[in-house]
Amino acid sequence: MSACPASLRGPLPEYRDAGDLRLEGDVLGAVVYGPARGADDPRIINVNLQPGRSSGSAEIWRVPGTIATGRDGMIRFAATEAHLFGMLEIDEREQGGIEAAAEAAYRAVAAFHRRVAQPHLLRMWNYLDAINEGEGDFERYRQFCLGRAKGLGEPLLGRYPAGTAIGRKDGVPLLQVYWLAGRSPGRPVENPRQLQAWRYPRRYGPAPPSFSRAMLLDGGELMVSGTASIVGHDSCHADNLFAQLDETLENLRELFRMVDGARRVNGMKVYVRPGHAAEPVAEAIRRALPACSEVLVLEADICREELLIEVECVGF
Ligand code: 3EB
Repeated sequence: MSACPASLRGPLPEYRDAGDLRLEGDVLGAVVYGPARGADDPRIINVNLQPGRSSGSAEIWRVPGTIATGRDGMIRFAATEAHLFGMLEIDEREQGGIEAAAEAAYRAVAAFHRRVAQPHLLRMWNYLDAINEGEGDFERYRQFCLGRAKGLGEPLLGRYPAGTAIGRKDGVPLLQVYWLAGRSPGRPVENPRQLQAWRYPRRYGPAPPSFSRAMLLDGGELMVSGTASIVGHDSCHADNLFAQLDETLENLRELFRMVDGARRVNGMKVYVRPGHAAEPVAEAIRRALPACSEVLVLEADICREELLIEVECVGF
């Protein structure tokens, strides 16, 4: 961190108990995981995924600079000159389904960022209910991918932000999207062990997923996308959680090698399918990455039926 001037420093996540959350002036955005609680700060978004601990957990994004908050149509945002944190929640029923909702959401995001001082999408998160419901091309995740691709259009091809797309199980037909954007573009980083997601073959759905494996920011932060047990484009170790975790961590190491290897992570967010205990997973991650002080395990569905675990982090 020391070599990096404050003006370049990008957002890093911090984890806190969501118990009584008071946000400092330099917080760009906060994601509170767990059942909805009345949030009175416009920088908070609530994502209903159960954390491995009972009290609820918050992920906090802070950056140097003066923060202004605002609204633009369905988008809420907080921004400094250099960074913007945006949030959008869209009701699938009002759009006629998950594909149309994703298209509308991404069309709005793309249009918004053509107008603001932070035009470059760096990192995006997507949460939707019942992500694996539906057969073949009609699986909701695949329909989401189709809508996202239509909404984003061609201009980003191969320069997508880092991404996450995860399933809630709360029966609420709400697509939730939040993201980080910047005044300067990040550098997309791909993983040689994995095919670029936007080049996945047709059998994974009518449109490939629009994300890069990671995004390297000016300040040296590596925003790592949701990473799972996929090699090439194949899922590996179907139905074996810990074998999937090992493969996933190997993918992570390979990504870090692509940027110089010397990356540390301060925290890790882990999505694990319901029915698997959180603590042994957290334990295994702490053993593999001793510098990783915070492991937040969330009970969630992964976008391919056979995948049981997915992780994400920021290397710096
Ligand atoms: C994968 O590697 C696993 O659709 O935005 C990871 C990260 C995954 C982001 C997305 C999907 C997304 O294909 C799934």
